[in-house]
Amino acid sequence: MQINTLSTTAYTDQKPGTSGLRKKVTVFQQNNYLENFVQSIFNSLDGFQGQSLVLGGDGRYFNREAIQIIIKIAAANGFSELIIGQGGLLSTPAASHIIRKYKAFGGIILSASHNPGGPDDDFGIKYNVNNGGPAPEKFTDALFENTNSITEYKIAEISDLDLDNIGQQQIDDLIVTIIDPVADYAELMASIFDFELLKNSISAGFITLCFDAMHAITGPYATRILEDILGAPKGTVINGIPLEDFGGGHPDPNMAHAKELTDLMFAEDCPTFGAASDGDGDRNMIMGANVFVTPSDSLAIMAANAHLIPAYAKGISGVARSMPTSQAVDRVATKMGLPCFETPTGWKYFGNLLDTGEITLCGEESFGSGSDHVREKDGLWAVLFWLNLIAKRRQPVEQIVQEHWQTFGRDIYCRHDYEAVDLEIANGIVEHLRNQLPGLAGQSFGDYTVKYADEFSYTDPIDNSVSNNQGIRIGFEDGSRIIYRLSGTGTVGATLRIYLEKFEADTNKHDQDAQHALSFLINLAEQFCEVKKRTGRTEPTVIT
Ligand code: G16
Repeated sequence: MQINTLSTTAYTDQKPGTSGLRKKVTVFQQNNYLENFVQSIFNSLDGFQGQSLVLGGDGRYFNREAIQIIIKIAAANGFSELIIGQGGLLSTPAASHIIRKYKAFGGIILSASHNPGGPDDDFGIKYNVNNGGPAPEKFTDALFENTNSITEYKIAEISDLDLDNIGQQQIDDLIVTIIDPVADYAELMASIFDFELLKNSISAGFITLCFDAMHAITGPYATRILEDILGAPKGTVINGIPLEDFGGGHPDPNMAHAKELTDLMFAEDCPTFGAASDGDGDRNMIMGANVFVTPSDSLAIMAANAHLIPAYAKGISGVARSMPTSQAVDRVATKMGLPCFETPTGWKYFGNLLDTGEITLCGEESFGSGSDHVREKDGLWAVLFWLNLIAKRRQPVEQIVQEHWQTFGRDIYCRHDYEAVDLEIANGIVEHLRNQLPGLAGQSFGDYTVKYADEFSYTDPIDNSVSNNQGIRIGFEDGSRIIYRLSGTGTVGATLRIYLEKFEADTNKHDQDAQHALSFLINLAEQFCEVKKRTGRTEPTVIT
């Protein structure tokens, strides 16, 4: 195999965000932009020569071209095997599983997750380590340094590979294995959940369902598992064909973007269960007939009911949530005597806790939940968890949620996003908030007295690494919180996220609309951060 070493010029904007590098496709199409980043990944790793690398993506625009380039660079750098999903497709949780199952050295996942795709939209790339999880911050920091100093990259002179036929191809010393992207993952799901019970519940009509794949990666996974294996009627999976531009939609599973599903679930004669997943299959939205389950509640309900699922029947070791996620799961942990960890936003922070068995379940307000079965959040896993729960408890979603609130109280929760805010204005808002923090504790606003006001720092309990500046927190005496963060996944300007939560113990007040119940805190949040005043906007871009 002829290997060429080509000179290149560093780009200075290749800093990975919350989950890898996400940029416009046009940025990735710049001369050597992708090549530099991929070579920098390999320059940040040791000991991979002769090992295998998993490769796949969510099928968005530029996926195929990128895979061909990565194959050539990986071959030139000395990997001996590349395991690639057919058509260049792998959902993020499936990629995580395949890295673990085949004991690969690591994996490269091509995705910009829930961001839109197409020639003028977003692309992304991230590296996952051998536990199947996103590379830790120490690695992404080293990677960023390497992107700033790169001067050359290695590339093999081979022709483009056939990605569409399952099987092995040998190119000199390199083996390229094209695998069915769904098979291993479907097998894993069957080992976790009670598929017989699900089949029976579906065929008996006790569960009727609709799954919105949003023209993204979970189409083939959901069709195989829900329709082919579990016997749900054809058409249960809507928008099931992955498209390079997601059909022009925004593959973000929330009520704003999964509108077709939302309209269906709030219509008369709706199915008993509805769900959606995102671009790369790691997020989930759970709905019942006329009801939406917040991701924070979903995590708490999963923790409280895990013993009903075969894989977790023996009990769970502990739980974790990202800092802005509501404290609903904390209440479950307290009652069940389980350890509960609060981590920064980003799935990578759960990795050590999962690896050491400190936790079994974890989740985030950003429509992500998962367990120790892989090291990524997992959209379809969450859907199957809920289906198994409904089948086992023989109750509809709404009743499961209501009963949970009756037992634990309700953490009323919402998030307001202001997207594409001018960077300077966003930084000004953060600075303005920071300046207020020292004087806030002890001050009262209406019925709310500030207990603490700070910036969240996290010390990983396993490797003691410290992550600072992980969001601004204003906590009140009654447990309510207002949290501010700048997103690490956007590609245009800055996205300010405001997270609001309030605990309600009184069962007579559980049926309130969240925006209404949180209106005082919403106004207070504006008083502190002035996002409307400073941007001239009148409302958030998205409310979830
Ligand atoms: C990624 C991370 C998640 C994080 C989310 C939102 O998800 O994996 O851990 O919660 O981004 O991050 P931010 O608030 O910084 O935008 P995904 O689904 O985009 O890969």
